[in-house]
Amino acid sequence: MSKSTTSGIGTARVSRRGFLAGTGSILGVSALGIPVVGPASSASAANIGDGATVPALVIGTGYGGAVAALRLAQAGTNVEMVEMGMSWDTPGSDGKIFPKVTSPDQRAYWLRTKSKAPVSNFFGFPIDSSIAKYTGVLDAEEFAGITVYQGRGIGGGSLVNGGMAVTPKQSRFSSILPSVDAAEMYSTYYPRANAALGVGNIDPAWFETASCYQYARVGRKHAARSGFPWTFVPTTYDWDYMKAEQANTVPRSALDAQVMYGNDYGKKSLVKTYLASALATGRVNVSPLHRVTSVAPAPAGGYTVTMEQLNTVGTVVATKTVTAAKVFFAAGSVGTSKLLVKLKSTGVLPGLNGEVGKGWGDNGNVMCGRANHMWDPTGKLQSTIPCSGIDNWDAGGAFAEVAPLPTGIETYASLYLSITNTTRRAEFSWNPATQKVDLSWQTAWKQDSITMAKTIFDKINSKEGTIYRTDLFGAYKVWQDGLTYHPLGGAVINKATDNYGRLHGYQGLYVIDGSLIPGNTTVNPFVTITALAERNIEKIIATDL
Ligand code: FAE
Repeated sequence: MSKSTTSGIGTARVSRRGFLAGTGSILGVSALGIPVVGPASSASAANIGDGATVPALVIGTGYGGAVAALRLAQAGTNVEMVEMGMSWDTPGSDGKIFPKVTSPDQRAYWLRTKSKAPVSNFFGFPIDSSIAKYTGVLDAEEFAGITVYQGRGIGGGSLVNGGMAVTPKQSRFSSILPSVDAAEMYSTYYPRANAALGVGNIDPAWFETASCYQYARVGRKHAARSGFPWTFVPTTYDWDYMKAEQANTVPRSALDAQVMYGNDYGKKSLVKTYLASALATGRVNVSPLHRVTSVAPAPAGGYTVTMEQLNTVGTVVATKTVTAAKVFFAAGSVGTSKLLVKLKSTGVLPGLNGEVGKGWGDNGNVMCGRANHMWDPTGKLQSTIPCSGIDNWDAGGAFAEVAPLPTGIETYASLYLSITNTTRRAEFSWNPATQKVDLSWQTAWKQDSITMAKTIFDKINSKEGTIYRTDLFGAYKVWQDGLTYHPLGGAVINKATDNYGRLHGYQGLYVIDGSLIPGNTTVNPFVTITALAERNIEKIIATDL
């Protein structure tokens, strides 16, 4: 797409009306039962102003930030949300807001000049292409030992993720968040999160016939023949819309190769759920393309928050300072950790404790592909939304989602993203020479995850007489061991914060995103991030406001 067609997208403040119109919302009433069309907004009609004083400022608009904003607003507090990415509400010249995974353009990547796809090769040949530098929706942030994929824009990770909305087994919860009351989470906060996110299940009868899930049925057959438990996975996709896509009666998104560079129609991102409800309160204002760089104690109480306003090529066009009584760090595991580590190390927030930056993990992510026999085609048309997984956690330490490879041609490949029980944890630290935050992760640590994933796929290959694909992640490379989609930790609950996300050392500073969770959730993480945020904000509202 030409640059001119998108220049200006997302640079303006987000009014409630524009925001809702831009969602192309199929929901007249939000998943929370709150009408999304209501009386005129009392939220500010502009980007946050330089010199403003606000009661609550939320850094980031992903899961943690969206929960905090909605619940604070419902409790009567005005909230300013600040988001470094754009507002994704305007179609480009192709009529779509987002590009397909098969044809990334400038909208796909955060300030890169070349795409960096997780499946980087096909038949061994590199497939990444040149793109214009732009504030695109997916950040492939590179640290020394790992590339961390994250969503950028209003809605955070919900814009780019696969929508797999998995509540971990309660028996495994104590290994995920040992200081949190599991009974309360499973009776109150997981149900609250699932309802508000609009989580739903695939119709099992339709699954059996839908051509777009042939790849998942092949995955199920192979898992079953090797004796592995296979399970449907709930998602935040609108399943009626998915059926209509398969029937070709609506514009396609999941069936048109849209996923990690955004989804135009059927996925219930936070823009359609929590954030729509938050804006409908009239108490929430969101400023896109604003990146927070500092949070310092203000002389007269509260905090001075410094932020840079960006244009769509990433140039700083203004710097603002705002005073906030309370600040919620919801910039994601990497964003929050980087900010806190920098602020502690540079003497801005010296009272943060020594746990800040620690306990970071990759949720054990590792990918692989298998080459099937010619009599096991996985289908030309593949839904980008995974709906099933193989659970070998107890026996082998791996939960593998049966993932799509939506190329539009028959590949005879089965692709899997495994989440594994790795105990490796890395630490963020400030590098005074580069003035940047480093991460101590080592690529070699992924061997633990590979060993666990192999407990599933070596057995399946042996049973089926098949082999690993060696052409998807580089020439002759079986494992994609250089990335994570699921960064977790860096400001771990009950360590860097108290047991509700209040940062030690500073009253009025809170962490409310994936950085609270120490490195692993045993399944895909966003339902747990959302449920924990629901738990913590309820306590904070009851006691601190
Ligand atoms: P997150 O959603 O990342 O939101 C943080 C926000 O803060 C972002 O919008 C940032 O742009 C913004 N930000 C960062 N720094 C700053 C700053 N300095 N100033 C202003 N704004 C800032 O955080 N999880 C699942 O459970 N199921 C899936 O199927 C799944 N698939 C995924 C697929 C992909 C390709 C990716 C990348 C992730 C996937 N995830 C999935 C992970 C999931 O999206 C992620 O765990 C959550 O989005 C994390 O939520 P947080 O609230 O921690």
